[in-house]
Amino acid sequence: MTDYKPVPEDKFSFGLWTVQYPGRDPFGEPTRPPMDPVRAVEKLAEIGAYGINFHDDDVVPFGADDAERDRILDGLRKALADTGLVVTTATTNLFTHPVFKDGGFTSNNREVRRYALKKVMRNIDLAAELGAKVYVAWGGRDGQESGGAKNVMEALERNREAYNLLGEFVTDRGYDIKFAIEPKPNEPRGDILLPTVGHAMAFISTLDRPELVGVNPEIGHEEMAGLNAAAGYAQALWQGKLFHIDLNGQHGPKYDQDLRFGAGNVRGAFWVVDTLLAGGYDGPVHFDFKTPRTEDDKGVWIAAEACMTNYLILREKAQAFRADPEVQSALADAQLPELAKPTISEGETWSDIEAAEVPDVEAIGAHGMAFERLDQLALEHLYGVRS
Ligand SMILES: [Mn+2]
Repeated sequence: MTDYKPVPEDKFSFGLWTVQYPGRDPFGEPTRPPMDPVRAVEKLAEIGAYGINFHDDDVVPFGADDAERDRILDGLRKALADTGLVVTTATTNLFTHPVFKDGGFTSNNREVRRYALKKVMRNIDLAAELGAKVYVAWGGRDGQESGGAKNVMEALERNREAYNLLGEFVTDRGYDIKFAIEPKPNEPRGDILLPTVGHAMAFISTLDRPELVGVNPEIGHEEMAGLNAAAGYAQALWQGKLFHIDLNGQHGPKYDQDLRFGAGNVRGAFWVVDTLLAGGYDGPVHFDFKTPRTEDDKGVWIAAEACMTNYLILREKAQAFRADPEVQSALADAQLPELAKPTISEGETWSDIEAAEVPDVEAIGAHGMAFERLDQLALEHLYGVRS
């Protein structure tokens, strides 16, 4: 299709559920048949993926007995060995079964909370065995539809208890695994706990082992909250908390569209890639999308491959943008190098600022910031008329 062929160094990874998604939505039955995880692994390898991520239930159906579980996992191990795909990440499904209707770690029902932890710990054992370094935690049903239904402060306390316990678990077992909390503002709950990157990072600072927990921002989730996804990734990078990423596409603040990466807000996607490159993110480049239910199996693989193609295109464009001499002069005109200088000089204190001369505020106020030229250059790179 194009010259943009993925290589292992790109570290492209996919959730098994992305290609397995059969097209069920709140208004309609599945339009595609179930996909065996072994076929998902084989096809992902064929299109050039490097790694996979999975929920426990994507591989072993909920409620399967131990013999069935062992049989299925042997098949997965063989498929991984045959294809060379690595397990970069794993996660737990705490949202599909009715037992989790009020969430996992923060369900009002204590037995559910204890069962949720047990389910997570069991899958962390598997994740460690398969070599995953990141454990994503999306508390999709940890939330509420109405104010009285959830004591949010108590729920946060229960959530803290859960992450503290899991931190102790991986430490005691000696696993080289870190957690990445995935924020989302709403859907499937009316409102979800830890709705944005900022909420999640503030929560993490309250944990016993904050160094074990970071975030997994998803472009669509941030945009559903009306936020600038690239800015969220940037803050997570700045705080050393970008442990994982979920790339996909979204058209503005509406239902969770999970479009293939590069579809939806294209300009936003460009700045996300630029931010990841600038911040030196070196973890798996992970896609969390759902192929629309209008498509058949062929469409699923076109969409999956397109996620990688679009990342490679945007990476090339972001690199060309940064290397363009005209862009560098526009960045200087826009005073970006000045932003990189500390506001307070070495050895200065507040008294130096207090004593500093007031600058020529009228002259500075009259001087334009030159951001429009800079942004037009970015758009011209994105539109493909500069290279
Ligand atoms: Mn999503």
